Amino acid sequence: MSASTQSRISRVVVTPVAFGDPPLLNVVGVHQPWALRAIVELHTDNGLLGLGETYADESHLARLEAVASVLPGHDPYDLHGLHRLVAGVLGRETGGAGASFGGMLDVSSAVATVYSPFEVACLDLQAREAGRPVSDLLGGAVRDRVPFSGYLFYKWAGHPGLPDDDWGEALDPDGIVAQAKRMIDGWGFGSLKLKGGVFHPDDECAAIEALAEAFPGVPLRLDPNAGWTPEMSVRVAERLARVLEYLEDPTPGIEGMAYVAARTDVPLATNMCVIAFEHLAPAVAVNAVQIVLSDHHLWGGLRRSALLGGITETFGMGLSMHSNSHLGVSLAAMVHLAAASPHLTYACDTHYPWKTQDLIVPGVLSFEGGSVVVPTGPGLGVELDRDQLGVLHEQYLTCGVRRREDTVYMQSIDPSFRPNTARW
Ligand code: GKR
Ligand code: MG
Repeated sequence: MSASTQSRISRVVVTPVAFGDPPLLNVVGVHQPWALRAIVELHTDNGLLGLGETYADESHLARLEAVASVLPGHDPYDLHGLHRLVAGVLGRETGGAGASFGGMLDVSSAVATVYSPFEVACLDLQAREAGRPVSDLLGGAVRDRVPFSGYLFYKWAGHPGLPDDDWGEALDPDGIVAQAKRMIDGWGFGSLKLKGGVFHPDDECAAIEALAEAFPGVPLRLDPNAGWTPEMSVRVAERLARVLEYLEDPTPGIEGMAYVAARTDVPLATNMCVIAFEHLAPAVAVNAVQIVLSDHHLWGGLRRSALLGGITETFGMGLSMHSNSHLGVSLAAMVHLAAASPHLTYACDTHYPWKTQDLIVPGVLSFEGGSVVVPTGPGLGVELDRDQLGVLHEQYLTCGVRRREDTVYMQSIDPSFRPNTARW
């Protein structure tokens, strides 16, 4: 069933883009000099344009293109039909590592990740046609600004062989505190998250303690991307119990997280062991996590992510939001989703301060006091800057990066490097 409108999708454009990314360190290696994204444009026969943004690893791009080729003629209001169409195009193919997770995640199916940008673009179209913001299609904004946390990373001063970036090096507590100061001064963030899994947990605890001392009362999170054993995770939780807002994915898997959760009062959050609806029941059954980080790119779009928010509320879990390196179309979608999520209990993550280029017309999404004001114009509220889209596409064509490979890149610099998963 469909069609409360006569508009149909007439043309689909998928544009891969690349933008400069600093050498941010994590458990699987280091960010490459270029981060990839794909911009999805859905044009309709009544002259509207809907936008989506997603990962751009080459296997993911091929799947996007396969869906794009069969989409003309589709009703942008028929989201269930869109989901069936994506599932049909992808058939029984599995997701594998094809969606820019740097080797951290392996999803069992690519349907949700491929469906997501098309769903967002359809919602953008619907909302533009209605003259209402996308948040209205998700039940309406319950807040007019969305709080984000400052996302801190250990990092080198620059990519080897390239000039240093203007953030400088951050490889110890002083460097992390200086980075946090810049995040707070520049964006006004009221909470901070440190990406861990890089150094020995004792060193990362020292960095968190330095942050607690430098910014008293600011909520702090530490996320080693499952870099520690369950026993080490309990030790860290004990040491940081008084200063952590939550500990994110200290150890791999639902069982490991449940082991830790049973031995600490520090809430555990995840964007790694609960990454699909089928993981919720087993996680709830053993109280493995107290907070789920939603991510519309991964969970299958905005409506499914809103559903996830409702499920977390039902089971008494908290809700936050996960981020990967992204541009403004994604930020707009994240902001609309968060605005229309009554149960959002924590500030959202974003990598946005780390990017140096964007492809949306500036002025709509700006950080004030660590929050982004929810756009109130039609649709997502953002427009493509065609010149910038061209620049970032040209960068994609010439940069040579075709998939996110933090480990391969790190090993090209340090051949002895091994991902740190559950090493300590
Ligand atoms: O950008 O290196 C990174 C992060 O580690 C990212 O890949 C994670 O997915 O931000 C993410 C997280 O919270 O786990
Ligand atoms: Mg995480």
